[in-house]
Amino acid sequence: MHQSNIDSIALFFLGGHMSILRNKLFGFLASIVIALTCLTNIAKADSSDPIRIPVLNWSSQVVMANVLAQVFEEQGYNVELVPAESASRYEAIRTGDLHIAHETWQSTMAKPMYEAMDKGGLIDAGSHAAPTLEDMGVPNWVIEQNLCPGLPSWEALKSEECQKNFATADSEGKGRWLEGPYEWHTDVMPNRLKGLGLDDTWTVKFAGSADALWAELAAAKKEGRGTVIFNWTPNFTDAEGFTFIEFPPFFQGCRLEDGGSVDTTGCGSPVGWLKKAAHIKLPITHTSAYKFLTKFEANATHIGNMANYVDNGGMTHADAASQFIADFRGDVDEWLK
Ligand code: TMO
Repeated sequence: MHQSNIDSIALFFLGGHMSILRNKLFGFLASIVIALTCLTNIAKADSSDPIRIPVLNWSSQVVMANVLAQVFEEQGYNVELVPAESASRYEAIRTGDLHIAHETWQSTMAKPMYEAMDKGGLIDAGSHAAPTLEDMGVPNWVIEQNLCPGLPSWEALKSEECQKNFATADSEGKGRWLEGPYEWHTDVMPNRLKGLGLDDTWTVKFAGSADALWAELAAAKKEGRGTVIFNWTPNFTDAEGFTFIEFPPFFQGCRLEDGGSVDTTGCGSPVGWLKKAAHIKLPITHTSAYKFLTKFEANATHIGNMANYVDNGGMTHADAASQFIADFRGDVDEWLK
């Protein structure tokens, strides 16, 4: 009994000694594993789940989606470009089906963004540097040729001479506004005409695509006829010269969907912000990508170029994105810091 007790004590001490050695070995191996994990984390991103970026139907948005995709891939992330629709993408971001809305234009998208934010799950990831405007307007040569005396004031649209110069085969003798695709901001422009008391003499047609707007600009120029189209700035059209019509000033609540009435829906669009929004978990799941998104502050030159590579240069969106990153590498590196 006595002897076996001594043996147990000896074994106990020996065992203790061995377990200290074992712990040291495990500790050493563990620190190697931790060091390696840290090293790879610098290059490789936190989650390997793809970042889902919506792709819409105007050039700068699609090019910017590709710019983000290429930068996120540089950071080590997986990315999916997902065809989406402008207003409904905010609900998809809120629920995490999509992750970012990198071009949120105040005039057309503030409402669906704030509604998603209110329900929870979508966060504001800051503003781009460029101020924006989305409104009806004319190419500068329409003003130079005096096709609607008094432009850019909206009151010029009251004259019969002007209406006649902007009539088209499908406008039943009325002047025609060519709006963008209906999904961009639905009935804002028809309500604008009503609010201005111009709905008897002007009519709104919706273009099927952004390309149809540019085709209309080219055709009207060739035919030397007046044209009023929906357009926005920054855009590639800034370079050639485009003038937005000056409407009664925007104020919060003037539009029908914001509680306005026919007395106020004549209001113009706001000179607004261009925001970025993200799914609420993105800063946790894809930290470096989220950080880049917040620091990415595109100015008018950046956005004008993104559109121009495609709409004037005929590049694919992916090539345009690579070109953008090459042309503005210094800025991209700043946003990556
Ligand atoms: C949403 N857009 C910039 C085309 O007006």
